[in-house]
Amino acid sequence: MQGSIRNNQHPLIHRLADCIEEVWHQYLDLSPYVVPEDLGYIEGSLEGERLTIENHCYQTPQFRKLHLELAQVGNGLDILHCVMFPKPEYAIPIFGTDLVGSQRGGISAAIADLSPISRDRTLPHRYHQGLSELPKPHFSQPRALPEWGDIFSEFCLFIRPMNTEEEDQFLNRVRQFLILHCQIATTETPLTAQPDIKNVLVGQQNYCTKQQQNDKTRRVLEKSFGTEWTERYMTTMLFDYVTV
Ligand code: BLA
Repeated sequence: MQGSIRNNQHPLIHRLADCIEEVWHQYLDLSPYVVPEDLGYIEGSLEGERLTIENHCYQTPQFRKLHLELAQVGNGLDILHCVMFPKPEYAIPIFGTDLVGSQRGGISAAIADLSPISRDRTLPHRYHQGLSELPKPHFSQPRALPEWGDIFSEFCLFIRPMNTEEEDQFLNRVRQFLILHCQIATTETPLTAQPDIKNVLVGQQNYCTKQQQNDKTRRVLEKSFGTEWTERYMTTMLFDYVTV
């Protein structure tokens, strides 16, 4: 089953999934992350909507969990979800990306960010510098963030790509985010002071509780798996956090 959903998904989702794994393998020291047994490959259908989910997870010396999820609803909706959760000793942002769309209608939402976790909501200097130096892409259809989206940085990309050129631009920019992130993370000195580590956990917890408020994600999952399962999945698999 490994890697099978993407072959049947929108080409941008397939390409981004390959890109994420390629950068992870090239820049990080990956080891397996054990996914709860019933959550690796999941199929559900309540209201006749068949939802298939495939999870790929790793950990590294700097990251508690790298999570790449591919999902397909019926034959209509394709989803890529990816979050890199740093270990609490690393005061670095959370990388996240979400692609939602269909083969026929195209990608309606393409989101990527390196989200700050500090109390003042600013990125560490090296990130700010590196991101500022990247070429600025132009997209014809920017989208507005929802209310809970105050977790995202000034560099957050949220667009509807209108053609293959914009899809390529999105993919390239996410690749640049990922490479920059891996390069900085692997040369970062871990924190040792408990109050500093606690602050990281508070920031990560805020990120996760905000993401859990995404009703659009919740609704898709609830249709196929029900409210209870969805609550468990969103809090233990998609946006779990280590409590302070
Ligand atoms: C939007 N997420 C969406 C949408 C759907 C999903 C259907 C609406 C698409 C649109 O408006 O065009 C669904 N996303 C899912 C599902 C999963 C998923 C079912 O990941 C998992 C199985 N979401 C994330 C991450 C980010 C994120 C990591 O998982 C950002 C880093 C953001 N998704 C995000 C945002 C929206 C969205 C900001 C728009 C929400 C809105 O407009 O209200």
